[in-house]
Amino acid sequence: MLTLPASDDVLASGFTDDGYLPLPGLLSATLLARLRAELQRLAALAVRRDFAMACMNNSPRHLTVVGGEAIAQHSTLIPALYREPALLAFLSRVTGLDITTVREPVERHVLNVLHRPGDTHGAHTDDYPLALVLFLRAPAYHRDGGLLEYTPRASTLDALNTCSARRAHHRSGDAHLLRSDTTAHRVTPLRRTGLQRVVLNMAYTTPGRQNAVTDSATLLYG
Ligand SMILES: O=C(O)CCC(=O)C(=O)O
Ligand SMILES: [Fe+2]
Repeated sequence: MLTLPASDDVLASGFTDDGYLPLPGLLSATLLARLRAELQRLAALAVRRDFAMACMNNSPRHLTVVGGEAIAQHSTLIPALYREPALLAFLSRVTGLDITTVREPVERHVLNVLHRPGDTHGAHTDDYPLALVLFLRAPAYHRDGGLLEYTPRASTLDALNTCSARRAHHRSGDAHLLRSDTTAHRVTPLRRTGLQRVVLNMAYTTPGRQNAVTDSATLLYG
């Protein structure tokens, strides 16, 4: 279901320096279709969020979400994918860390849906060290927004407003891996009507780090 790249390619990719690894075409057509069907089913549980995240420099949240607890209760596909042994082994190889699943359910696996003009997931870092972000839908063109903007090893979120920030465009079926606790990141606003950017974000951690460090996930997904 997942087209995991060969270890050698990945180790040469510089993930530990860049904090970002593009994984184009990670999802097979079959898995993409199954995840989209799951999204349709879970849509009834989605909630709209429009607020400024106080603990993240008041950065904006304008998106619709399905939180981890709802997914754990109503999906078997996503929790099974999240725990896939080959995926965990791959993540450990890429990062050189002993990667394990996140115990608390709220931000373990979440769906983020940007679907209105101006929708954005503003600047933040995540509580856990690793985010694997799978694209169920994405704007086809760079100019339509929904880009991942990120700055590796940022000491503040303001680093995103400097020339050190990088931008990445992804397509449906792609994924990216982010060192999400130390990489400041955000998703740029959708630029027009009729666009959708839908991701499944799966968070991973190391055995000694099982506690969320901020209340940001509870505010967004709780
Ligand atoms: O949508 C993305 O590319 C990043 C998602 C993200 O940062 C998050 O869910 O915490
Ligand atoms: Fe994030």
